[in-house]
Amino acid sequence: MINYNNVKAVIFDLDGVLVDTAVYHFEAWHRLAEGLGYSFSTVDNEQLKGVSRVESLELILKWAGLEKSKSEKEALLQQKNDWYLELIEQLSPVHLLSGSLELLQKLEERGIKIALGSASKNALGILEKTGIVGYFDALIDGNAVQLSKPNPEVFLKGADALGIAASACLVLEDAQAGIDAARAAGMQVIGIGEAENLKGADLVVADLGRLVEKF
Ligand code: B16
Ligand code: MG
Repeated sequence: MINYNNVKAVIFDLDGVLVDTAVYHFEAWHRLAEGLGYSFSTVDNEQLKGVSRVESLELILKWAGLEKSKSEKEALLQQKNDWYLELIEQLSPVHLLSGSLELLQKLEERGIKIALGSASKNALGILEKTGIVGYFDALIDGNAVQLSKPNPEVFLKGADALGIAASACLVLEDAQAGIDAARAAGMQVIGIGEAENLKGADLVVADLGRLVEKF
């Protein structure tokens, strides 16, 4: 059960919550893994959601049973990001997920603070391309944190930047690592997607549109 009356700030995950970019991360990792001779599945991909670029590569190398030097890993990370950036080059407001804009508008109207809590180092460019950067009171992304989700650092920094207590923050997440991070931060959390991939969420909904009327 979510206590909506208590919510003074909403912290949004980016990929897979606001913007339909999760599919491009999948495509780029898939291409990279196939090049390494590893058949990368959608089940594997689920475990990479919300996880940093470096840690995602480490997982793929582990699954593939491969060892790479530091410089080889750097080249692979660069290649993955180059492909990802190529794939999102044409990103525009049409790539906003259902209900994103409506929920951001409603929260702004209601005077509820809005922050981003994303693992992505490409977050700012994505918010600009999709035209929603102006809604955010604080932006915490992969460049601002040391520790990856499920560590709560990204969300705690978001609450801190807004000056709002963790207990009054609501996190919206599409990844298990993000649900775990929000709980570790002591925040309420709503999972966006399928309940089986979002264990421990206070509520799971299919998309952000379901939340507009709650505020
Ligand atoms: P980048 P989120 C995460 O973003 C993605 O879910 C994850 O798949 C990606 O590896 C990670 O960002 C790092 O992204 O390579 O762009 O720095 O879901 O936390 O918004
Ligand atoms: Mg995500």
